[in-house]
Amino acid sequence: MHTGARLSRRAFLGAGAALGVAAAFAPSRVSEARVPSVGPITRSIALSAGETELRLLGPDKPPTRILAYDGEPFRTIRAKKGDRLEIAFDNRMHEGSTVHWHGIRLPNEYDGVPTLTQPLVQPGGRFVYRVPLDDPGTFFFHPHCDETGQAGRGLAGVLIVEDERDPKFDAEFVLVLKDWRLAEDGGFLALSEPDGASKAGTFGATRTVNGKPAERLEAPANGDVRLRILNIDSTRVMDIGVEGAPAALIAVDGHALDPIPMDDLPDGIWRMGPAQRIDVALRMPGEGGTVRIGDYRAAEIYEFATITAQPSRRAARRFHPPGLPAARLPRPDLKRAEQLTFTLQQATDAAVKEAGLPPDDPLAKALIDSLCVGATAYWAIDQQAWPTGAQRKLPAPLARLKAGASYRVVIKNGTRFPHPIHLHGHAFQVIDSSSKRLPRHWADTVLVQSGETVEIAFVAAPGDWVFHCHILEHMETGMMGWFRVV
Ligand SMILES: [Cu+2]
Repeated sequence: MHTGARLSRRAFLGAGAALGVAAAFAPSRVSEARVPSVGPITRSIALSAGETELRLLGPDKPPTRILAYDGEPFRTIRAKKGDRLEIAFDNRMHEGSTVHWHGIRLPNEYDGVPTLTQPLVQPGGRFVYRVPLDDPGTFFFHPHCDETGQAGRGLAGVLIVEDERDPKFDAEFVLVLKDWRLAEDGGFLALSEPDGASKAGTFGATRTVNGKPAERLEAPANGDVRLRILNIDSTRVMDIGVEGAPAALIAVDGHALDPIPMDDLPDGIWRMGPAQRIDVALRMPGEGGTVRIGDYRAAEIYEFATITAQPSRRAARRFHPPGLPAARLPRPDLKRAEQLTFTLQQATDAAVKEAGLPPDDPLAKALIDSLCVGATAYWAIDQQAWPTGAQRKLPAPLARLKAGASYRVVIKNGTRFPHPIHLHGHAFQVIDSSSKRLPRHWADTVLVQSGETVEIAFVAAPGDWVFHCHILEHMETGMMGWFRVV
């Protein structure tokens, strides 16, 4: 039944839509400040990382010792646009860690990349982050050391930045998608295997939303619902679709875009790689009706949430998806922007032997001191692999950029696998894709499919920012580099 539903749905939507011309850019003005300043702190938060138990295999099966912030799976911080958070992070795990504020534009020193922006926070150690929240939207945070191990065991949190200009919804649901690699006794299987790391990644078989097999939700009949959907899996690319209600994509990676009806997207889905988020607005059906939200990518549809319409006084009416308020982002000057091209590829010996910074460079020294390197190099960007194994010199930056200048970065995927590419500390515009699959939109992570070329543009913010694949095993086996912006 599921397969039939999928086929008919795809056939029905088969023409898809060429989105190259859709959606004007939402943000309107250039912000004078290239990096939001921290300024006076509005809120202090204590955040600790440690173990907790979660019954992932089912109520009658043994629990799993997962990692979580504050003992709460996918701890959610809700803040207001304009907030300045001071977050005291305590590492109560048995291994070093840091916190990366994914998609947040902030001063480089709080970006959470060990060796490049801060020392590794050792077990029992503390680091205080100061995080300005100028952009509304759906974000998340996670460690940036041994991510395959730490995020693979659950360590991630949700950061929601509310804007007083946000439209009102009758209900809002946060849906955090993550798979787990579990043995029957509730323990973890190897989180990375060479065959996965060198190919599409090592997949988890236990699929969850908010740490459960599925969410059964309720909302008022004929009411408006906002979904915040986060793919925080280490590996899996998902095709998110909605059935049983008119729905529209209203934000990508937290950033507003002119609403696009889901049915106008190619195949009626939004393809989302690890670390990507979307916001979806939908209109509930009449009383008793059900809305289904699923991942249609695999042969077996993973229907991770249903929303059932509850009695309400709202009358049926036409659905006009509400647009979200736009962030004030620095807009790149596309005409004057310098263009750089990077090719995602498999690592060669040359990539692994690439000479890095001299060993007496403080960054190289810090890198050698930390343990945030993988065992083997399978991947590279432009013949340069992030250090792995015995190769522990920090590589030279992929590029040196000028703060405040505009850049167009062309990303070519020369591999047989998709790669969700993330640039720290910036919101970038996705301005073109060779497949014409992507509308113009703002994002912090973009999925580049096998053989595809995607072009992004941004105004460079000062700092040392990593640029990497967010399939965590790819990142930790070489597919990471950095830009130095001065
Ligand atoms: Cu990748």
